[in-house]
Amino acid sequence: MAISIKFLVKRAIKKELKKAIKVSLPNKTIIISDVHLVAHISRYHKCINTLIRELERYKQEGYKLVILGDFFDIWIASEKNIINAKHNQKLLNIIYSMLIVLITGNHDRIKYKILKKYCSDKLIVAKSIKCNNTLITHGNVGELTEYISWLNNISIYAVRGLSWLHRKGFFRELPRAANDVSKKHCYNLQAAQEALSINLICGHTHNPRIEYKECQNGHSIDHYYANTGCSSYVNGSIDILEYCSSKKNFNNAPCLQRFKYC
Ligand SMILES: [Mn+2]
Repeated sequence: MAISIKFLVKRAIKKELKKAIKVSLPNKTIIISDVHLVAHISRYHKCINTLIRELERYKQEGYKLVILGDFFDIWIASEKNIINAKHNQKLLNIIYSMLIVLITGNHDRIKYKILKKYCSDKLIVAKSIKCNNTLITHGNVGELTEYISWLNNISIYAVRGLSWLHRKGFFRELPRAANDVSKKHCYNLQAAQEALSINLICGHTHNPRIEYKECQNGHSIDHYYANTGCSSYVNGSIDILEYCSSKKNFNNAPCLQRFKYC
């Protein structure tokens, strides 16, 4: 469920910009989102192995990690069960050692009380952060489910039910209808950020991209929209966004690069 109305999105982004915690990210930072980690071995198991392998490599090169929401899927399992699941330990241990910012999404509206105990004291858990002119948030900002809680509850129960049926073997693949609605929300999001002239990095839609918008005179770039994509594709691949704060490209914004690993 990701229905949204243009003006609500714009209003919500404005509000988020005011509330967002100011953070200056280290020069070597990677951003991932939408791992949707659960307590049982899920259809995403293959990508978890890819994620562990790549995180280990990035860690060796001195990178820090920002998770952009929906790290846990609380719609399906509790924080305690996810943290305690044996097969999640390897991934969680590397996350604990690299994580500096944890943004909450619509599938993990929790304060990550248990996870925080294992991470650095300096870990920032927030709905949004702001670096210069860049808003970094999960991407569900301004969706109708943010305003109408019963709509959100319907989504949760629908996902829980579908996930249970899926585990019981009633169907092989979960339906992906929500993706198209997410894309529509994404257009509203981009329209809002264009009006506000800010850079925006988010996840949520599972559609990786970096789009640069030119100034009205067409001579320079005004702002960008970047989506981290997803770290839990069924085929085992993951998306990672590399963020380099020292290489400014325009509008005082950091350089971004998008990678897909299999
Ligand atoms: Mn989401």
